[in-house]
Amino acid sequence: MKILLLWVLALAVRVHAERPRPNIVFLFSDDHALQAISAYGSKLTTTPQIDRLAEAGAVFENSFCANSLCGPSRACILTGKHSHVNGFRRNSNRFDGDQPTFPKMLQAAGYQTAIFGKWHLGSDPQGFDHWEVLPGQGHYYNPDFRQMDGSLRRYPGYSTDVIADRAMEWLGSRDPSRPFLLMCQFKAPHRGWSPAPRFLDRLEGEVLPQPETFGDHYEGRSGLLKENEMSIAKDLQWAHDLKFKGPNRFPEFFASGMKNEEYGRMSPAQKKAWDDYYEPRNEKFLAELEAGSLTDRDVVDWKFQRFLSDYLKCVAAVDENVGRVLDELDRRGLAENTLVVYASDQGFYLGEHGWFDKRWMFEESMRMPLLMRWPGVIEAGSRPTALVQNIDYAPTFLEAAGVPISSDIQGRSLMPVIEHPKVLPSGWRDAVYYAYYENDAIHEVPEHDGIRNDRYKLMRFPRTREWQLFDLVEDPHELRSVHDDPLYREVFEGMKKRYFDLRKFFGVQSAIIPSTRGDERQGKERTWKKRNARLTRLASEGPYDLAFIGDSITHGWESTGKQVWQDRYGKLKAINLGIGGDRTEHVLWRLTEGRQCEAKPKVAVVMIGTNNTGHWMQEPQEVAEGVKVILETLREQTPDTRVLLLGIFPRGETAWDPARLNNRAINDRLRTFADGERVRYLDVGGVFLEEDGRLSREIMPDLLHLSAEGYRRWADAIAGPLAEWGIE
Ligand code: SGN
Ligand code: CA
Repeated sequence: MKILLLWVLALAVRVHAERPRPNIVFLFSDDHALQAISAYGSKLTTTPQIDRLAEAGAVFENSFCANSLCGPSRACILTGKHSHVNGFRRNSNRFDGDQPTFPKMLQAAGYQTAIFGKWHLGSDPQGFDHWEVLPGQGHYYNPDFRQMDGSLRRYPGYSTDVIADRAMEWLGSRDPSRPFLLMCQFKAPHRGWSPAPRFLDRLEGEVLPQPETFGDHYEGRSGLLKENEMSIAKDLQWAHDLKFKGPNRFPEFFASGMKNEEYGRMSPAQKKAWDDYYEPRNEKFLAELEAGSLTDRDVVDWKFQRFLSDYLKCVAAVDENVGRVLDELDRRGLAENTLVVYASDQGFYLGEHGWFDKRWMFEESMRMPLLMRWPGVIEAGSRPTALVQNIDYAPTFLEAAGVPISSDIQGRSLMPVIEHPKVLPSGWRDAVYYAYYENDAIHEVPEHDGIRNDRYKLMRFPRTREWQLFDLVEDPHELRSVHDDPLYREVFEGMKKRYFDLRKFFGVQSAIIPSTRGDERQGKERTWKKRNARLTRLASEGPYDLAFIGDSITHGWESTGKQVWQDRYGKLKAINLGIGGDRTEHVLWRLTEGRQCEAKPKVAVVMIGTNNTGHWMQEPQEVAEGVKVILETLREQTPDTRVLLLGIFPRGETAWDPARLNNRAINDRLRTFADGERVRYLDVGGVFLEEDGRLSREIMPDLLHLSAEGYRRWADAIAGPLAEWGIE
């Protein structure tokens, strides 16, 4: 043991002697698209300071996020793990700060660690010797920073400048004998797009070019694209985005409801600079609009110019401050032994597909800028093409610092890519996995996931159970899904295989990932959302005697089964927590996010899973796990509830129906969840079957849902066990 230790130490010293542990300066912005970085060939602007990193280091040509949203991207970066593993899938989540992160590991290895700026993860930063972060999204003007003692401190000035100032000040105060990690995280150029006063009249007189796909009508792809609410034509806000003052004078042209949250925070001098710039331009435009001299198209074009010029002005300050930090490293003699990284939490649409914002797995938002400079290690001017992802940053930083990479980290160290940028490291990944979960939220982007390799992109939308396949060589703007084109049959099958394999590899198990269906529509109505809200309200009136938890078969107690329910359970305090179309993951969402555990029933009858079978014939093992997590959730949230777990009812005409067989295989596993006390398992499926095992249409008219007689048989079959638990 001692010898081993000495050997490890000797090795460490040798490595150390060869290459001292580098400092890491991680410059990070919010929503900075590649289309607005000249090192990535921007047609819109120049970013000379960020480009310094490109000249002296590497520009990653194929860099992607794993989930195109702020908090999720940050959580992927901190942990090196996909969203479903680190738990931060949606911006409304709270990051479990107790889990391992690379700042913690670097700190434990002797690094000094600090972070300034946007954090957006709900919980307090951990693993930092010093932190000062913006609460939530933070502000552009005179921003407040949450301090380590919990207090808020306001710094006068413009957020991008202030964040760089704070970071540079820390550089001066650190212990120079130890390596450091400095994370400098700008809020800009995030929405609100509020430029610094000194950049307001930059771009004056310039007409910014619209991207080729600005007028996209979303033909040739999933109908879900049309539901988006991130259109420059329709969704930009009068005050918040377009910087008009007073009430919306043209509601037919402009969305409203969100106020400009920056203006009220400004000092008189800031307000004056702001008004001097915007007011005359706004008045001129509105006067023309009033005079009827503008077409609809003119208005959209104007919005595009306003949006994009404000955005680029925000970028200008980011670029300038990147330069200030780089100069400071030079001045302090730190440039040589420091790995400097510039990235942004995701890409962004700058009018492509008619959009602003991100979220979709399409190129503009799935891509992340990534530039790295590390003199002597990274070849100047290199442009590696390997597929890299934000989950790779943590293992990269760890390896750079000589810290072991724990095996549960899902990303891969980029060191082999960095060291040999021209050749793909042998065994490098062929595809990246992507998953977006924040459906039923601002901008109306449906949940989806998929994989992308160097030519093709496969996406899946669980809501409509649709596939999309894009050939990025033939169709770089992703305007036509070729999933049903016979010419692509082989590619489609191959990509699906890789998709399923990668999901398994990363442990993506949809049956246990709580999932809302709140964005589903029937006509204009959001039926799931409405019912879910109603059930939450009813559940809060618990405790109940009896609850039924499930899908449409349970839901049907309110229609076909109504009379039987009345007769059998009418005198009890009973609640029906069934929603048609739900799978295990939706029930999980309702019990947790929807707080339907508050029903706290004496007895819960749980029957769920037939839609996991029906929608995509999910592996029995996976569906059973979904049910298991439901049982665990019930145990945690309402420990006194007894659960009558029912085998999933038979479906399909004969015993050989594949869906029936799948349910049977799920039931084999459900049976083992009984604990002889709190959870009892019962398979009542037999009561619905004919002698020969067939299902009759009298009992199940569509061979899935029950008739009134079916409900009567169901009630009879569970009456005994319920009575044993005092429910009768
Ligand atoms: C805010 C923005 C949205 C943006 C989300 C997520 N509206 O809600 O446009 O999509 O943040 O952005 S805002 O006008 O209030 O800023 S993220 O980058 O933080 O994920
Ligand atoms: Ca962002």
